[in-house]
Amino acid sequence: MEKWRAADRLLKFSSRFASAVNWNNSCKSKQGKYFYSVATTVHRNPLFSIISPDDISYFKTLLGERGVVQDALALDAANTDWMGKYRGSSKLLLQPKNTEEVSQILKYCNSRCLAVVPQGGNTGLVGGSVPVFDEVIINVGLMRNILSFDKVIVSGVLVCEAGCILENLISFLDDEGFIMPLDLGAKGSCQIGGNVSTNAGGLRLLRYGSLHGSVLGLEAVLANGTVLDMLGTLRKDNTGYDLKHLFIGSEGSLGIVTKVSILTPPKLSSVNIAFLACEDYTSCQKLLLEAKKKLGGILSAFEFLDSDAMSLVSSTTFLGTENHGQEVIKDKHGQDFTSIDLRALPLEFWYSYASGSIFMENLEAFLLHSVESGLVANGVLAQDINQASSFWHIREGLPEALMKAGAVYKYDLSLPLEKMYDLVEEMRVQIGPAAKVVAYGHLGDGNLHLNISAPAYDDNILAKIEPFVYEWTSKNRGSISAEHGLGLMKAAKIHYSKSPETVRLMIDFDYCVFELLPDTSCLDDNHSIICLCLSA
Ligand code: 2HG
Ligand code: ZN
Repeated sequence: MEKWRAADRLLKFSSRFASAVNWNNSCKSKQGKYFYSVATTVHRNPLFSIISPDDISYFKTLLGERGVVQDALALDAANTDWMGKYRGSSKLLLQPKNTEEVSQILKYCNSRCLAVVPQGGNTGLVGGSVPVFDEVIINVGLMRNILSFDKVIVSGVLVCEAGCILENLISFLDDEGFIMPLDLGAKGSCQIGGNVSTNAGGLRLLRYGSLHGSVLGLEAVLANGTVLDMLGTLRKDNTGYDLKHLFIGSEGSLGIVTKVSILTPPKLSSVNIAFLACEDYTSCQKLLLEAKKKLGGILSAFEFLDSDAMSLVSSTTFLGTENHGQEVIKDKHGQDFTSIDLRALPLEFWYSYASGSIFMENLEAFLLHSVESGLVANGVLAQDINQASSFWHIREGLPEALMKAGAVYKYDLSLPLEKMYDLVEEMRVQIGPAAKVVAYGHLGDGNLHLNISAPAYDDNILAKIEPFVYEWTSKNRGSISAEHGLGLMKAAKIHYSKSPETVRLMIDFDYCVFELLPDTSCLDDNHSIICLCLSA
């Protein structure tokens, strides 16, 4: 996971915004919207300008030398996503220090028809955080001030700039006796502005809900430089449309989030975590329902990984050599988890995590009941914070383990729980021995991370996965993007999860409210909808 944290620097927004910035005002007459159809390759729209020496001089006057990055190494890193799968060719990275500078940059780029891409931690997994072509990269990583924290009047309202790294906010709140309602494996690099712009989900959504619930306010800058102050800190405010919600999860396509106000819950007095082995997926699923029934609202996370995920993570991740938990119940084979290190965990099981401010006795009682009823084959309870983090290390180590294993095709799906694992099994049949299908995810949220791991990227493998995976998801009324967003990867696939009328409204809405031009000549023939735009 370290690499994930260390390699990433900037905010996570979609490159779709690159077009959006240039669709308004002065650019209107010159160009229409560029849409990426399922059947076509993305081409750079020649109507976008190329950066000139005058542009560079303007930015240097505005931001100073430090704020204008043209160094090849820095640009290479900012052009490449965390997986090394998406690569742009931007020649310019800008680092504004405040909202006013963001506004000036956008105003200027808009007047010059320069495409831009906002970027943060660059931890995105769908190619939404890097340029597609030569867009100007706008990095708000220098905007990392915590502006206020109110723990007295309205308990737990944090106001901060978009470039604050999630882990830093978590530590700040910890000292104040509060927690972030959001926690992700990428917390060491991802930034709150990017989290909000992508409506990141993560490990605590089960308990604290999505960012649509906890974000109280936002400041955002539109393509033409207009600053929208929606930075309220009120729990209740029914004055007209609640526009901040449009920016949460719109992946930067409507504007750049520059400040966030977020409601943070008090720190839990105790957190306990159980790491449980089940004999199959059905047992994991039933266990979740039992956990919800028996542990209710005190459950903050319920994750799962299948046996292929477990064997992958054990073969590629250092899991330690010491005992990591206390045995609660011996399994029916007499296996005792406390007498072995995590590397020796049986690989044929499906594993679940249940975590929350659950009293140890309640958790033990729950486990005992689950073993007696045959849902759980064995279980370990973490005895302290170190043991808990070594359990999480397994789950959070999965994206990195997949990267080490070679090429990876990632799908982030919302599916009905009872159908979720059918897709995994059908995918295994569909692909055969050419690749390994690895499944894990936020079971408590109905969110499957379906990963297909192969020695190298191969069009034949891809043809077996797509459109099968999207059609399957659509048929079962799931979502093709549960929490990672659409990005470059899935912009053209939105129709699998949204009706033509809905997508049409999104386009019309862009046009009416944000002055972004629709282009009906770009309707996708097969689906009669406009696919979301990419930078052109
Ligand atoms: C997680 O839950 C992230 O670990 C990444 O959302 C998911 O690797 C993935 O597919
Ligand atoms: Zn996830």
